[in-house]
Amino acid sequence: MSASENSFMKSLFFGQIREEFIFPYPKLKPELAENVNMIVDAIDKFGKDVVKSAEWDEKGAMPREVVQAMAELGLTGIAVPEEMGGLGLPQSGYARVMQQVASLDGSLAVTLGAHQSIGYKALLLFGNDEQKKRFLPRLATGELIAAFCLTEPSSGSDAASIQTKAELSADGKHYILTGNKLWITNGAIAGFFTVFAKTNVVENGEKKEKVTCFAVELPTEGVSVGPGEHKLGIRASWTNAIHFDNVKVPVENIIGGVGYGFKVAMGILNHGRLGLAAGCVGVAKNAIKASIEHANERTQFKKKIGEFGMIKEKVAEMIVNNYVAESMVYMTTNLIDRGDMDYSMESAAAKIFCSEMLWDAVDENIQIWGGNGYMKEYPYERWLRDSRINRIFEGTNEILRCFVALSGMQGPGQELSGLAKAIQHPLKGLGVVTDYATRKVKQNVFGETMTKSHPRLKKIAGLLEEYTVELSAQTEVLLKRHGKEIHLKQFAQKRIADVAIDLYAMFCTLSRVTQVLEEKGEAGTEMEVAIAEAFCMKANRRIRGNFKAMDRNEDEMMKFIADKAYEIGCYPFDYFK
Ligand code: MYA
Repeated sequence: MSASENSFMKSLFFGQIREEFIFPYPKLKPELAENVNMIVDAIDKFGKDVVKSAEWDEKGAMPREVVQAMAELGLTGIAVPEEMGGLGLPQSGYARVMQQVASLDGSLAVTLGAHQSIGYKALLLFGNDEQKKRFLPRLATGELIAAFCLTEPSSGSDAASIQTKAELSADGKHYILTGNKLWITNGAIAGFFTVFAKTNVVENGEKKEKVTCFAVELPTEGVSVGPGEHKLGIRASWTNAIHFDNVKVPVENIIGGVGYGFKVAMGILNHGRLGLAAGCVGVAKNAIKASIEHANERTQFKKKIGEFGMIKEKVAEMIVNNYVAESMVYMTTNLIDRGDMDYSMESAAAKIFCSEMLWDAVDENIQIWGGNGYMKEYPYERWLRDSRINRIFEGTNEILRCFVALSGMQGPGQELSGLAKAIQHPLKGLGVVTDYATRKVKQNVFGETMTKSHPRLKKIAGLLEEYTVELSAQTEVLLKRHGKEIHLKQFAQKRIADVAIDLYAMFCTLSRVTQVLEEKGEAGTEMEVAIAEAFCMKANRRIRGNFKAMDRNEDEMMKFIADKAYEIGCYPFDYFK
């Protein structure tokens, strides 16, 4: 069971609740909180003095000096160690800063996030000492701005299919890099690119092409930057194509080793997705504030509109979902900060949940503001446009749902195939079979028992105990039904991913509210208890629906309709014909 050993979410797919990973809810060290709060105040002041979102959005550009001004606040080196000129914040502090920057302006957040959530993250996670010393101090001060070059015209979600090539020079000192990268955030202002390219490697005597990660510093001959892209939202951020034409990159600039680039890219994105999730929490807080303001001010039918049930429902829903989102973000940053955890599924789950939470929040805020919400004189339509990209970049929510489902099922799948082999060799496999059978009997007869949640929340704990065992059982059913074909079964993947994301969201919330209750008691914590209960009741209905639909669903009809439509090429009906 090695895959799940230090992953909370992977363990759920085995029917196990590893409470020790998520209880108690992470508590900030007072010095860190103080430090981060000072930075947050400075960001707010910077927002008032410098940020001109409406103007930048209209022009589709912000002044380059704004990035320098952020650098002067230390914001370009948030996670760089202090001895290299950065702020040296852990991931939790980093996320809180991203949350605040995103609350000022989407384009600013994307510029800063592309620089350090992903742009120079390879150095921090996989760089050697020499590389760190060579680049990080200048990246921390903003002298160099970074960009992450993975996506290509023919390679988006399928990151392993990149065409950019890097060939070793005859003298073995350089790689020659050729290819085109697309939609590169910060492309026009970056002096440092993290570039992914295919290289030839020999593995077990066999020649193969594998991805390698390179640091490319400008100016370098052969690198050219395309014109700025015109976009729906985050219009003031820089987005460009980057062309590499026989660019010489010294071998010393390989990050993480030849052939390890895919792992490097995924490792970076596991961090980036969480920075994005934190940003979504910051923007959603703005939407909530704006909605409350209008609910309290606007009068219709001689009543404040906030008195009507449908408006209350919208505001409450935004608050519940943002609380849950925030709980997921800071639980997951803590998993990273611990240093011993696999957090790949948790960060994907947080990215999916938070980007969809934000989309709903900015949409419902416009609904509450009605006609005014649709008008350019208010920022709300821009918030909506700016937020749309979060469901697309850093892994579309569709591909991340596949990732969550398949990553979760991988461990049980391996166990089941090991079991099948063990049954064929009863003597060799006796131990494997007994371990498996013992765990299953324990889960089926006794269930999983939680011991660390607050008694006030025992109903939620009960649901989680039941559904964790059910997730494992349903995983087994799917694996037995589809075998390796499960990779092709996206309807099933989506359902199992949605259950897993809801469960993680519930666990994070349960842990946070347990801590609040333990610290403060029940008086004064009613709102947080209500948030946990309301979210879990809704999630309960979704989870039940998803489990039910595993067996009884409309999947075949939906596939038939889509296939027919692809054949015809359009919507084929007209009431008048
Ligand atoms: S940058 C571009 C973002 N692009 C993507 O995210 C690409 C999405 N695609 C993928 O992630 C992969 O291709 C998938 C795998 C997941 C589809 N951690 O056989 P495989 C391992 C650790 O499944 P594939 C951008 O948009 C896996 O276990 N390991 O591979 C920025 C396996 O290992 P092993 C992982 O089918 C824009 C191996 O890899 C992970 O090819 C600017 C192969 O896996 C993982 N996650 O596809 C953003 N995934 O072999 C700025 C896979 O050992 C934003 N593996 O079993 C700033 C924020 C702004 C905030 C604003 C707020 C408002």
